[in-house]
Amino acid sequence: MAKKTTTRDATDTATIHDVKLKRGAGGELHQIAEGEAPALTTAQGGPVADDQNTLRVGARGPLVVDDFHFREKIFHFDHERIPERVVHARGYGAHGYFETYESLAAYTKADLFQRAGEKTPAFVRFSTVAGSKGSFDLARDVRGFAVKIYTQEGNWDLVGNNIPVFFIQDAIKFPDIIHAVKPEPDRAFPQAQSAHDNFWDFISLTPESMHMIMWVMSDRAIPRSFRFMEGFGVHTFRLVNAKDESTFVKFHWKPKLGLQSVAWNEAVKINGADPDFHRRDLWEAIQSGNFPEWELQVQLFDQDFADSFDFDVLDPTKLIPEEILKPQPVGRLVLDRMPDNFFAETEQVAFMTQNVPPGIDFSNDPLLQGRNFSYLDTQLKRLGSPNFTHLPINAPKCPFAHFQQDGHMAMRNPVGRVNYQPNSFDEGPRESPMRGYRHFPAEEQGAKSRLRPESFADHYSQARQFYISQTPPEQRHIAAALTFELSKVETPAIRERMVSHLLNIDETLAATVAQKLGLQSMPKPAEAAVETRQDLEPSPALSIVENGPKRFEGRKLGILVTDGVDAELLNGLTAAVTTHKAVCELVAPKVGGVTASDGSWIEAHHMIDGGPSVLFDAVALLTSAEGIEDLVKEATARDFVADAFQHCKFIGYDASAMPLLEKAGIDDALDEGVLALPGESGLSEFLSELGKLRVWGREPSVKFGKA
Ligand code: HDD
Repeated sequence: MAKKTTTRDATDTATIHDVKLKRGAGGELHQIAEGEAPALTTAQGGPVADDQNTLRVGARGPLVVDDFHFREKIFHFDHERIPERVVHARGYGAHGYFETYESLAAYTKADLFQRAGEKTPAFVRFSTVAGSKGSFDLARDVRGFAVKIYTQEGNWDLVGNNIPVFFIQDAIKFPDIIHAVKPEPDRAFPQAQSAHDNFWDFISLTPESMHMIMWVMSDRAIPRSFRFMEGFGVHTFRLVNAKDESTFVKFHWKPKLGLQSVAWNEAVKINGADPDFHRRDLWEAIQSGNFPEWELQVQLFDQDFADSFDFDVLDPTKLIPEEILKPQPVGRLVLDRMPDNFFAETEQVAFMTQNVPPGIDFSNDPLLQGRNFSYLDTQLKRLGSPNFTHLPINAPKCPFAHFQQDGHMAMRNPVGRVNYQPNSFDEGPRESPMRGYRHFPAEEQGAKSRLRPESFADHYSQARQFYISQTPPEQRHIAAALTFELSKVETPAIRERMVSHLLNIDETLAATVAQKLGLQSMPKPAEAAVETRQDLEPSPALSIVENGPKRFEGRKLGILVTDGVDAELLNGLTAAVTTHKAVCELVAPKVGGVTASDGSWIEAHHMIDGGPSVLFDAVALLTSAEGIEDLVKEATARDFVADAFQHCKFIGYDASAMPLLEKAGIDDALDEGVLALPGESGLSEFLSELGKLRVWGREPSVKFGKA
């Protein structure tokens, strides 16, 4: 008998025969030495002799229906796809754990929050909303931030986004907003874009979306990496303690490495250069042991706070500014393992907002309640069976027992005679009145009707607050994004209607956009349900630039090298990058690498055509007198430098690279972000400058032609 093999799939134990074969270069079959490879089998475990040719009559004759191996293989293949998620189809996940800092027993009886230092396994899936599974990572879009924590009292799914508010206030509008943003139904484009008539038509007719629109037009919607973005539970939830006392809570995930986004022009180019930019980033970080981390912070408040707050805490288009209610850190989430198989885990993971353990409960936010209704249905459709909880990625990791049975692909059925409750055979699981989930007994009353509360009616105050909380470059990006998006809208009335809303948010913003759109005259401000917009204080927590990392840790330096590169300088720079817990990748004119000044061979990660500067957070040009001559002839080398400059990146260069700066047309525009290397104070000075990430002061001259 053959030995049992060590591979993981179902063919593991199917090596039941002695002879193993493999095909040689000429197509002939050889016996595989014992232990060399497992035997290929059918899904039924039968050994396969020939997996290269179908069964046929004669060498050139018809195929025969006896070919059970072919039929099984092709039929299985035909069924490989499951419906993609109706939203958030493109996503990428990773495993990790949640660690509780201190006991939160005063607020919640949720088991995972009881003991300081306790680690609970978790799985996170990040996603874009509008694009299909095969779309590109850097679409301007909201990012999903869905966290499943496998607690000892059942799975807790916090299905959030990287933006703390939402487009709509009532779940009944969800199909409309999603239909509007997805490709238009007659032409099936544009893919993964909100820049089209249907989206802006719906938005301009839906004033409650204005706050969210400010966020989506900001750089929040083009994050540099999943690792550098925040996550938000969005809604107000409840924490409930052992005494059945409830505290309202909003959940926030804060990235340890700070916030960072890319520039729009960069996003467009990244999508071409590396459509998997965000996936690759997460994969590389985790595979290299640089585990991404977020802190869970909570805004806790009671009914008195809710009553005194300017807005309704049940309105998902509003946030509570951090300056008014400081979020408190309660734990951290670390992602430290990629799935073994994308389909089995990331594709089949099923998040549901209604998955909450005892101690976490809902508020009456109508969007949240509508979501609680929707998510189970979508998993039934998508995964095809109520037994999707049998999949390892969805199964609880705590003991569980119930009488649900049968159905497609049931892998677990009740054992024994009894499959009902109550029973007098003393068999099977029983309810736990004390430990089991009890809904918070909130008292409710009112007439049954379809209405929106008046307390949800102010749609512009927080939209303005977001806008005025941004730094000047961030405000410019919002104006540019609105202009770009609306420039793709064919219907002039929609463009005008949007400007009429912008007038209620900020007149200068409206004027900038109107001017770029070529509006002949300014429309009237949109009629607002609430007459007076509140003048709220700016909230610095809303700016990305204000909350950047101030260090280069976790970022990537791209070093363009040529033959003859100064070996000492290059080694010094790569060492300095490592010291700063960042990474660098080398880009060379040819595939393979370059020969350095000391004759050593230096491996490069990219050939220049495949390694444009948009893939890096900053760049360095380390060349040589001989190498630069050929390099300046490469259009891609020129773009490498010109793009880095226009995207306001730091550029380090050694003296030999000056001709390339000239070729890129920036030699007379060198500013504090273009630094000669090694520099007077050495390379660590360059590295600490990189911590600023961008030279935003450069932007008006490169992008807007201002001196
Ligand atoms: Fe949703 C998926 C986040 C409103 C209905 N949603 C989905 C995912 C995220 C969110 C991150 C992807 C989960 C994954 O990775 O598998 N959704 C949100 C947030 C919302 C929101 C933060 C507002 C605050 N969603 C929302 C509403 C509805 C839905 C109002 C319907 C009433 N969402 C769904 C869904 C999806 C989904 C159709 C599609 C795939 C899935 O559930 O698993 O049920």
